[in-house]
Amino acid sequence: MESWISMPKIELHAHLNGSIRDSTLLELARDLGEKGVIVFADVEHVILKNDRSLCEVFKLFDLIHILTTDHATVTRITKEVVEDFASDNVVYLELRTTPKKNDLIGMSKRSYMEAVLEGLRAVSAVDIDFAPKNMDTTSPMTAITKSNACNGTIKKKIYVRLLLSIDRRETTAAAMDTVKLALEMRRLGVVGIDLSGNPNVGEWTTFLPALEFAQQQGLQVTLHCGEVPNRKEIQAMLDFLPQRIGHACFFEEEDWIKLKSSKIPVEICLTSNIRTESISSIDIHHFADLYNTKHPSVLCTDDSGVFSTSLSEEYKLAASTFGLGKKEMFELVKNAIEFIFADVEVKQDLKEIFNLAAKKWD
Ligand code: 6MZ
Repeated sequence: MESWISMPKIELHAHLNGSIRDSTLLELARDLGEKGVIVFADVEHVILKNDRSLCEVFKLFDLIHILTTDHATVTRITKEVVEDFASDNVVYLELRTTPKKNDLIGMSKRSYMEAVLEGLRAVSAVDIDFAPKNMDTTSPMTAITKSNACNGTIKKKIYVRLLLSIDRRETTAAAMDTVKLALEMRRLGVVGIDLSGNPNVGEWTTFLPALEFAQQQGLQVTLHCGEVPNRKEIQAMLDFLPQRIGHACFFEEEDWIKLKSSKIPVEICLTSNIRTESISSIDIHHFADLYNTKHPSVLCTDDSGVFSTSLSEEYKLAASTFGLGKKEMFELVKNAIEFIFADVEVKQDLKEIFNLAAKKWD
């Protein structure tokens, strides 16, 4: 395990509220229990349970959102999640989250995202770069790259960029609000849009206008695609030509043909797919075929908290299941630099980081 931890890694599919430490969730649940908002004993076992169907996962997210959705908690979990990825040697993290509006506590989608940015600024265990360099550093809303020197020692550094998620429960207008917010926040490190949420809910056509607008405006788009069988939607999503897709579990022959000819990179979430029984057994996971046919793909955690995993665990699992060595895994993650959503400067920095590390992995 140690060697997988020490390998520099790129995480492109991580949901903020799915990546929270169990200890934090339990603490938040205990607090709300004491305030009488929830019954702690009822939720404790839900948090600690490990095997969940896809449906149960979305029920758990509704519970997690009750526990986390105030500004201070959003800030706290953002800081912790970034620090956890950094301590797993993730050098580039694309963190996605659904901006939430909650009139009862005076939360707008924008103030939710400001709380996320506050969490990024609060990261102290590592150096963090979370916004493009050529921007106004005088504004209080502006993100910064924190100094790399700390008492003469060089701290670890993590690049973090944000994707704003559209939840499949949302309306066309709400999805459009999220895209507009993403556009306003481009200088603050928002690089793209994700479509996620319960795949059994909502219609693809509801989100299409917002997703088209996002692409027209130069935002990059990634879609949860094929998490359940839905031939029409899978085909329509591939025709849309997103910059990446996640999952691709229920693809049929014609979907694979379209995917492969379009070369759309795939975010692979092994543990998530197995836990939710989207894939019946790891040894028949489509990662093997994508890898063997050199289709661009990368390993990701999806929800490291909900599925009790880490990116190192995912690399370890793939290596042992598919008989891949360290060198192959290093190449796999390094190749993902090509399809991150950040700009060319970040790609260049990452290439240098991986070139420096390469000797260890030959
Ligand atoms: C689809 C998922 C997901 O946005 O509140 N989410 N959507 N499939 C999955 N596979 C298991 N895992 C997470 O993070 C939680 C939200 O991310 C989406 C769901 O909409 C969930 O409510 P945020 O930070």
